[in-house]
Amino acid sequence: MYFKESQGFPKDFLWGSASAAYQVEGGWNADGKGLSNWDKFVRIPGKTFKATTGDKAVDHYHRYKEDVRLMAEMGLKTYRFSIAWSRIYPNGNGEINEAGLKFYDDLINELLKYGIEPMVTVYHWDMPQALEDEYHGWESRQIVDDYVNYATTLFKRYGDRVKYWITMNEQNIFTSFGWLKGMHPPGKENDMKTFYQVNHHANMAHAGAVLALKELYPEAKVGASFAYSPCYAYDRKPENAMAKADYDDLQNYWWMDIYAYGRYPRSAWAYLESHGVTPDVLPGDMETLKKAAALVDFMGVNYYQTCVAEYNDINGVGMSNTMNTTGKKGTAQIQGIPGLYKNPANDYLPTTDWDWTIDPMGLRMCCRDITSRYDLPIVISENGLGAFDKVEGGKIHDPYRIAYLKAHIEELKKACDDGCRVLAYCTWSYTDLLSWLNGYQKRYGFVYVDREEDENSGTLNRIPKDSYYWYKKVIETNGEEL
Ligand code: BGP
Repeated sequence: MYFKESQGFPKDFLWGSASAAYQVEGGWNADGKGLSNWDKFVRIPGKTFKATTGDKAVDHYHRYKEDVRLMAEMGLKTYRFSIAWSRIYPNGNGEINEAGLKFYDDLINELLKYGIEPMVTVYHWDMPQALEDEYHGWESRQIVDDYVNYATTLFKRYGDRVKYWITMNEQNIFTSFGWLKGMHPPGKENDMKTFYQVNHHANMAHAGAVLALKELYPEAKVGASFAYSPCYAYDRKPENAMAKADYDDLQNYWWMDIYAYGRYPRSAWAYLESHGVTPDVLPGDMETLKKAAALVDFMGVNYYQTCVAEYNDINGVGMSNTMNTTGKKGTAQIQGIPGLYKNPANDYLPTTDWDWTIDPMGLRMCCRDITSRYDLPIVISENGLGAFDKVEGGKIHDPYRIAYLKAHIEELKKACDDGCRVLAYCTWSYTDLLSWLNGYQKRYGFVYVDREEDENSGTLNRIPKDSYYWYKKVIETNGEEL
């Protein structure tokens, strides 16, 4: 749509930035914390870039006050962070660790002291290893109760101060990388049946948490964060348009329809049935999912890139378990589902050094699609550029990051003009942090952290980058000065 004059961002728009516990905290065994699946996984040779771990990460666990002070100086309105389940319940269930609860109390209070709205992710991929050992984590229905119990502990402890809650981060990514590609814990490959079962358990866990929260705090705002990659048909050939429809049903609506409607898309379900991979659904599950969906307040969107769908012959490419984790451009591979679609490169779009497409308009399309299909408010819970940064004379000049964010915010503004109800925009990330599979050299932050791959490198000192000062202006002018 075309508007003569932009209405701009809403007055109370939440300009934010994000992180996740495992990627920033460090303190991997501090103050009674239990072992998480990631603490274990990163120790398997060959799993992460140069064997990097989050043992120390960027030491946010000990430096959170300095980090929050920098946020306050920037004028940040909201900070999205996740809670490490294994700090709260070192064994996943049972005994509670007061020191862990206290750490997040302190962090939340520190944020509120400066008027920064905490936005809490309950689960950002680090599950207590004890649950993996006890019953294979997400593969067992038992996790639903343990997750809801953990989430409820958080709601009870922090619900008086935390208004925005995100139940799950990128369920589509942690399950596909964990059970189809073998690149996240538990490192399984091509296990379609378990993949869908695990997802059903995660859906039930999400739903249970939504219901528990609304029971305790009806005014709270809750949703899940979905990694949404909108998709273009390769060209006007009908079979490529069908490939896009298949991609959307299996890769996007499969999750978003659950969060928003509490149902699985019919055509995706039919495909699963014909392949014998439908999950076991217990009596009452679909009713619970529907009840929770009716209470969800927003769709959380992590937006990085778009993709292309082209028809994929039955003998065509499958899932790949290699990706560009080195930052050497051009090393990513085409993947797909034989008989349905494959995802070739889009030569209309530039890419990052890690071969992710850069497509600001895709962000506006995400918002439009969610608005048309679900009519829900939207929280952009992640968006950002992973890049190599250089320190020059004590400063970090990152015009490429500013250009990336500026272009995306411009498109987001258009989405608001289009009528989409966007509540928040969180960049990924606030400080530099550990990129799960790509080490510390793939930097996303407004605040540079002096460390490299080697655990003993660097002072961990913080230096605001040029983008930090730029975003400060964006916030001050509510997105008018970009
Ligand atoms: C999302 C995750 C984040 C973050 C980001 C960047 O998928 O929610 O935790 O890591 O992507 O990805 P990467 O670190 O792989 O570059």
